[in-house]
Amino acid sequence: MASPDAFYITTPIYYVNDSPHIGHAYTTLACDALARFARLDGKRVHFLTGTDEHGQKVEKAAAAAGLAPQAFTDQVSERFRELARAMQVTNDDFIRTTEPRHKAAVQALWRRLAANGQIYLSSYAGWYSVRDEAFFAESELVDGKAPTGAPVEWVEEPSYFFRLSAWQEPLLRLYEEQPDFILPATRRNEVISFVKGGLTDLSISRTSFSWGIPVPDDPAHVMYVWLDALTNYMSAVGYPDETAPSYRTFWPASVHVIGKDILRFHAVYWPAFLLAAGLAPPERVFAHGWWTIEGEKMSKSLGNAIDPHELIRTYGLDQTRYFLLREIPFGNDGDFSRAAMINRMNRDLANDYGNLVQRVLSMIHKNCDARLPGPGALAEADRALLGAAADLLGRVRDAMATQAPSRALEAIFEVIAAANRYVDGQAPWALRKTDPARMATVLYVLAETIRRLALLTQAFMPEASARILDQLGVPPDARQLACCGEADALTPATPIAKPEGVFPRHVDAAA
Ligand code: ME8
Repeated sequence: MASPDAFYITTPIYYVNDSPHIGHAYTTLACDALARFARLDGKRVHFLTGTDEHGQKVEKAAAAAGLAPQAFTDQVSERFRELARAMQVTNDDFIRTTEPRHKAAVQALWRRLAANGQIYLSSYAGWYSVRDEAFFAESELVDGKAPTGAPVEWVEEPSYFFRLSAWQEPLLRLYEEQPDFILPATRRNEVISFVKGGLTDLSISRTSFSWGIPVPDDPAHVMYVWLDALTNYMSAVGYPDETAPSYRTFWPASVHVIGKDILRFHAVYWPAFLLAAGLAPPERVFAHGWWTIEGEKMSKSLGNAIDPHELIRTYGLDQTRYFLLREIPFGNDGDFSRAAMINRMNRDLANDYGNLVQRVLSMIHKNCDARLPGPGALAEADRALLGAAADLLGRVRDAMATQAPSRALEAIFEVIAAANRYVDGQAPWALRKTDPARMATVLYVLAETIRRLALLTQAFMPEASARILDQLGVPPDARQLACCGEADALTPATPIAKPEGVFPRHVDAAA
């Protein structure tokens, strides 16, 4: 049992056959927002990402690059680390499947499965797609290709098998007893009908190449790359040492966030391996949707993959994070277009959020002696706005608990819109002469609303939110979500710095 206040979240470990692109950035950023939110909300968080470095696909990519596999994976893995750094991702660990700690874990899991009678030696004859690193039955092929469109090759070799067929009923029970094991619900239904259709035993070793973890006591075989890769989630917290504090605190994982392309591996094979080994399956697998680029599938041959570094350079990091997490409900497919990116950046961030902050802080700076004003008695409209900002924490927390960052951001931006309407309705600039005390109240209510908003946007837009909180004079130790309430409200007379815009507008160089 993991600790009740623990939150262990993982990204897939990415194949090092290629440089990271926007699809990888997306999953990692979503996990980062979820991890940051949980940390701000007082949880003990462990956030893991890393790279998947064995198997035929990587071996071939290394050969094509003219490098030995280890040298090649060292190089490409580093690009994924660099991207995480550039995106200010707050992962607590980065695992590589070529590390000794991981090899030891996979071999221990294998031995345990073998000891439980879950593995037998036979031979495999069938189709294999290197691109998917997956076996396919003849009946699954579509026009002679894998259902993903990847080419398949005929494989015939000795192989160890895992008794997957024995786990159909226990898996169905797991989906029943843990109804949120697979989210979103549509994905859950897909998996259930796949498992109900019957499971065949799974080939879990290969003999026709060598870039993998050797099977214990039979080094002619290397382990199937998915058995190897999935185990990363446990090796990173100390498995096979089940007494390790990190293992006891964090296993089973709270959520594995993945793309829908690898759902079967995570929602069928992985829990089956764990149940067969007598280990606890994760609490949840969340499969998000697929990005296309300007209406087209991202592909090597089209050369249209988007480099996340370029996005950050062109539009800014917080802007990129915001766009990816806001534009598409997590779970749905979406299209990346620069027009949509610029629209979100200019409309939501510059006009709505940025302008609210800039207007309010400038008015305070100019009209209140650069100090936070003290509020008088609150009117109905003041209470309504502060109330909406206070209710936000619950709404955002609910959304984040089901991995719905776009819903969380929508709720936050509803309050930003309400605050902008309030500014227009109260017209504090006009009160300056007619009723300065009322102006002070209105500006205080707005500043306090902005404080609550900025606390909540920290998980999504950490840099800009920190700058807003700095400008309001909120000390670093008062930025936990527990400080969202009235008890930690801004102190009148706190000096505020001269405000500087936090969300610039994007002006297209070509426009
Ligand atoms: O599958 N849209 O690694 P991988 C959204 N090594 N997300 C995308 C995407 C897109 N167009 N393209 C990629 C593997 N992704 C295995 C995983 S885990 C034990 C082993 C993201 O490098 C998405 O998260 O092919 C997808 O699941 C992942 O990258 C696949 O990364």
